[in-house]
Amino acid sequence: MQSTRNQLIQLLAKNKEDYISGQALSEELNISRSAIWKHMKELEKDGYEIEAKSKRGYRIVSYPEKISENTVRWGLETKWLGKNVIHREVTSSTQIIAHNAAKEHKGHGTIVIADEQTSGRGRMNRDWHSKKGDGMWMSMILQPSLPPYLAPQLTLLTAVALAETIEELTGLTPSIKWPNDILFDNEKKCAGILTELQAEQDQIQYVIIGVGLNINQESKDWPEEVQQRATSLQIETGKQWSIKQIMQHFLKHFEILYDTYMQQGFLAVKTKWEAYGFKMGERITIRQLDRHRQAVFYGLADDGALLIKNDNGSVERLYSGEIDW
Ligand code: BT5
Repeated sequence: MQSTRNQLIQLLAKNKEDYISGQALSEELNISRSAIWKHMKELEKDGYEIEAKSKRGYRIVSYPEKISENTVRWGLETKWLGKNVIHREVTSSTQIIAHNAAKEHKGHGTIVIADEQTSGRGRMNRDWHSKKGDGMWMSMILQPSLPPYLAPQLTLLTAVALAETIEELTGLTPSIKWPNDILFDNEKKCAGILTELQAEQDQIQYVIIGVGLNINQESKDWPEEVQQRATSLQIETGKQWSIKQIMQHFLKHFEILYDTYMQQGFLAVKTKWEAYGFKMGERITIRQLDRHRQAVFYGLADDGALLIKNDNGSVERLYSGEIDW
């Protein structure tokens, strides 16, 4: 059941430029006109700008930039992703909220977003800096009918959706560093992906894909060791961005790509990924546990593994490890 407020926003949204009368709203929502008026005041407190004209009714003039369940859903052009939004102003990690939500059967396409994470996490329990209002901190709950061994393909798919979003909005083309980093030309990282899985032997129960995208940070916002390696959309473009707008674009790109992937398989993702691939065709250093090796980065295998060509000419598939800068 949708809350009255959400229904009210949707009715106003549907009418876009037109006014909708208090009478029509009260009939549609089955509440009194004074209750409608109270809801409007609440919306204004949330940052919606609402115009009320006697004899004509109400219309929304502008929407708040801050993220919330309502503002993210308003104007979101997806079919199934992000229709259920869990928003926290502050949380330890959206991954934790998402895992709990998935256990409580919050289904496929639910997203968890936060303004701030106090213990944002990267892979292998590394920290992810996620201060208030500075970036997109989001976890998506998905229930693909896939065997667990294919889950890493979802990380690659997410990276493509992020790269496409950044390119569409900023006009800058980022690179994807295998498997999960989004970099700019200066080789600094502006986004990372954390894919966590709950699975039985041959079937994924659910997967939580965590996405962290730096948006409005300045370099001084990070500790020194992160400053060396991190960047944000603001640093790269010289302007502030709407986190809400970026979330909505990302969700749309992700949904389109995910649906294509589920229908057509990994090939569509692979081709796009390779167009953004960092150091494709170049010599790279790969770190696996404490072993470093050099080889030429050849591309992705049909299953998403990293294809490298060793100095002796042999081609090898790697499923884990990291490319050094
Ligand atoms: C990642 O890990 O890149 C995955 C990051 C996923 C973050 C999202 S935010 C929403 C969701 N909720 C969570 O708690 N997590 C997910 P990894 O490849 O391990 O990179 C981590 C490393 O990146 C750290 O060790 C730092 O060196 C560096 N780092 C930390 N914060 C950063 C930031 N904001 N920007 C760029 N680099 C950062």
